[in-house]
Amino acid sequence: MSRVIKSRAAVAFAAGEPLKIVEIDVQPPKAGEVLVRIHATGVCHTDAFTLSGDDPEGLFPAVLGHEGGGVVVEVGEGVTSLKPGDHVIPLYTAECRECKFCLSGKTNLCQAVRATQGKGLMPDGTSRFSYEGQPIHHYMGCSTFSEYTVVPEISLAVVNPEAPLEKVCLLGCGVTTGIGAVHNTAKVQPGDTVAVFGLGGIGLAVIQGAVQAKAGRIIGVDTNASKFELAKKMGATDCVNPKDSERPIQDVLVEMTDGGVDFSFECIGNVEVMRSALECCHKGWGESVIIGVAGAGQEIKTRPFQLVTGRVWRGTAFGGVKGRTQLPGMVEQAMSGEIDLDPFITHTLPLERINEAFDLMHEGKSIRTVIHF
Ligand code: NAD
Ligand code: AHE
Ligand code: ZN
Repeated sequence: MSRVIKSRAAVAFAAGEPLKIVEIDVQPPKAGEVLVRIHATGVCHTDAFTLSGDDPEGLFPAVLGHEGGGVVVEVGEGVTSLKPGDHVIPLYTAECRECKFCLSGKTNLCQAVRATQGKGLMPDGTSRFSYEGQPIHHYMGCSTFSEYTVVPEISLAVVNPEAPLEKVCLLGCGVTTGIGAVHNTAKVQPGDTVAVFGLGGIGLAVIQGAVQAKAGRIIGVDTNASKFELAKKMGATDCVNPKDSERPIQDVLVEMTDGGVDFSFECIGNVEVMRSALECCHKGWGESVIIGVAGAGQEIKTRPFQLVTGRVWRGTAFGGVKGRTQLPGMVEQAMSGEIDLDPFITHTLPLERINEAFDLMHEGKSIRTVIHF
């Protein structure tokens, strides 16, 4: 093909404004790049976070979206690991298998394209998107809110073509992040007590991972009690609303668990809650995993004594999962039922109505809205 194509896209023209559905121009893939037709995409809270203007890396105008599933249309020069027709999930955490990070065996945070990705550009420092002649930024190396997107080869996981893209797109972020945080970051063991702060897409995925890990007790915490029914259905043994007690939530949890939890997960992006999540951990060994993303200028704090006395603070991106290597297997798990994606999909909408997905999220009514093109 190798020509500029038109693509329907939801463009974030400015912070705090609804997305606009327009027809953008998409340049063909350059060397090491791939043109993908997106079939479906989830809407993650991180998209809303960036759109709000709180993201220090937020750039406008941009095509947001990072939880997609699609099919390869065309590959650029030198691309060898995939071909037109392959089913793919774009990765905001690339996997080059060559950088210091990939070779370390210690992290999934490949840095091969991270610098340009953070500037909303392809690895050669330019954009493939434009609207009325003006460049539009890429987002998290994925930009799945466009019918057609261009992604580096190392930022694509090739998955089973039998897998339903309108479901496995959720493995592009939310579900993988939560499940991966349990197994790769925390390494929850059978019988462990777990607290999950925030029962949205990420928190529910943590619950699903904790059930897989055979955690003994899984305590869900949310200020929106309407989230409790699904959380319990998915495996939460208890649900607590911090608004129901005058006491700090960490004190409530420490009392409920004979001294604190083995692992806690912050799945909100609230620095005050991050403190509670650390301080509800058991003295001597409890570990708290930060998953939520906090806005520019925000910082976490606690008394150092909390760490001196054995609690551990960790963080995780994409659940520690190496996308090209591990996502294909997670897609197989979703196909065999080992990972259940259905409970996460509370709404589906066409691209034209994508702003409703953001409204549903802000109103606390959805877990994931899947957008179809
Ligand atoms: P969501 O909006 O679906 O869920 C957030 C939940 O937190 C909601 O149920 C809400 O009611 C609850 N909540 C809000 N304030 C609360 C409070 N003070 N106490 C208790 N509960 C509270 O969001 P999501 O898509 O599940 O994402 C959650 C967070 O994870 C976001 O910050 C997102 O940016 C981040 N995230 C991080 C990664 C990563 O790799 N680290 C990946 C995906 C998402
Ligand atoms: N750009 C923000 C941070 C945003 C952030 O932390 N992103 C997570 C993924 S959230 C997915 O929904 C992440 O993977 N971070 C690691 C990375 O390399 O971006 C900021 O604070 O500048
Ligand atoms: Zn996300």
